[in-house]
Amino acid sequence: MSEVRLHDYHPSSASLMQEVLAGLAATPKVLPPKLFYDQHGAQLFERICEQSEYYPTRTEIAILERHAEEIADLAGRGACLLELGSGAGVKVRLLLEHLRPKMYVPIDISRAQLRASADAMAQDYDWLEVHPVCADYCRSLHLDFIPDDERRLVYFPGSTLGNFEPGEARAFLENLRGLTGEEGALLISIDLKKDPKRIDAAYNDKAGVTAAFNLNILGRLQRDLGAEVDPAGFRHQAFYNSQAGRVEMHLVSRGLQTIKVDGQRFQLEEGESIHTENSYKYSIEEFRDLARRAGYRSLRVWTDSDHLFSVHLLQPA
Ligand code: AVI
Repeated sequence: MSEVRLHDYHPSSASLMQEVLAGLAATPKVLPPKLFYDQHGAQLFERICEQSEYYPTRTEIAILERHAEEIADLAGRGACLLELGSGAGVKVRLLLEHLRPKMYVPIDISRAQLRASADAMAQDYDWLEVHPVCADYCRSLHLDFIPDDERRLVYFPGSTLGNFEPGEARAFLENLRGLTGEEGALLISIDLKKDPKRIDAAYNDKAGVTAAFNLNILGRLQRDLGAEVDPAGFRHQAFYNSQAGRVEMHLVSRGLQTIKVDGQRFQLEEGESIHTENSYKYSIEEFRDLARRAGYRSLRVWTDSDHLFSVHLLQPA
């Protein structure tokens, strides 16, 4: 087993603080979804993925299980595999034996989970070199340990691109071409547009796990940024906005209250919300068009028989 060393570029609490202060000062109030993923939030997200209403994870897994060999045929074996938002690393395990990458670089903002999953990966695949990078992958990444002549396959699972605004998504995909290089490829998963009732249910699971995940962002403000805020003073709200083609998650204030952070006070009226996340859904054609405008050609798309979810293999054009 090769030794696993963490490359640690976790954003400082000073930069998180700045984003929080700017978000709470905005109208309407917003908080960045990356705040969801501290250790507790990452665990809650894994539990969301197990809820019967949350179809994306099991559908993506089924697509990968069914098509892993063909994905490897088209994406190419023996590349350096980078995974953005690697989480517990459940999905990538379905690809590893097929892709047989030279090196695996999981990139995630949740340090504890990244460390644990990278260690487990190195133990379970003794032929694999694992280089975990703890970072916000929206910022520039320091990956100078990857030899320049190594071909790269970037895997962006979970439909996380849907958490970006469409303009940001395009800019992000454009930037990723710098990571794949001209010879590399991008394997990216995207949740599809469908019956809004099914989407609403996925973000309002009966067990209340998504609600706990959403409210954890306030716990995070308390724990990591010393904020004075009462999570019980808020309720979870999530709904599909058909016009915008996205799920919106909010924390709605149950009454008049004040959040205090870093010596600043932010007042909320009863019913006022903090917008915590958007999750855009695309049709296959909409996503292909976005990818084309970001400078990629589509090599192949895989989907399930109910057309709930899609996995795209793209190559810089
Ligand atoms: C990580 N991301 C793709 C998830 C989503 O579905 O947008 C995050 C999530 N939020 C609520 N449930 C899951």
